[in-house]
Amino acid sequence: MDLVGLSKRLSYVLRHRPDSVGLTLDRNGWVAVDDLLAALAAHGVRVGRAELDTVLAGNDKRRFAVEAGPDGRDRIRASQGHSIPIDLGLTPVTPPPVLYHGTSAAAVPSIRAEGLRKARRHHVHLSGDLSTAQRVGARRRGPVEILTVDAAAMAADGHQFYRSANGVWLTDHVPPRYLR
Ligand code: HQG
Repeated sequence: MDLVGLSKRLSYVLRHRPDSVGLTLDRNGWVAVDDLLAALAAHGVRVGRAELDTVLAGNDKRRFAVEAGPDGRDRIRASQGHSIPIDLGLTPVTPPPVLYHGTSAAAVPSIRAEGLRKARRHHVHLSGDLSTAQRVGARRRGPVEILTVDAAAMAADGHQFYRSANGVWLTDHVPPRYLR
């Protein structure tokens, strides 16, 4: 399997559908690396630990975290982007004064009306810099628009922000009045 394909499959399994390969994640989203590789193999995806490590190291966004679990075995989880109910254990942090959200221009009228909504994910995802926002927006069809979020005003008004292990800014909802 190509490395990008494997990364996408890992995102699918670890963020959305662990059951698709017969896995259950713990309440914080972790699963033993050995169990993940065995489950993938049982579903026709033969990946060795070295290949997995290559994907993790080469991943442009460091989407996955690996660490030694309490039982001494290595465990892995996605650092953000889940649609299943796991607890990442994030603590609120003060955001920078502005954050960015890259999206398709076609979505902007609806976003201006409703604000940024998290849909099936746990949070709305925001970027700390314009180039990241541009890349996120470019995943969509058509022209990209970058919205600027007045994070300082949101924080002053009591909205909470979190930062994932791989640097993605997260919040529950961005009401339209904080968007420029
Ligand atoms: C849009 C990637 C209409 C929103 C990225 C986005 C990120 C609305 C889409 C992470 C809306 C949701 C998440 C509203 C939001 N009306 N459209 N009211 N509110 N939207 O993929 O932020 O590569 O769930 O603008 O780098 O694009 O997966 O969210 O276009 O960190 O690691 O609804 O996914 O990371 O799309 O991206 P997504 P996103 P990974």
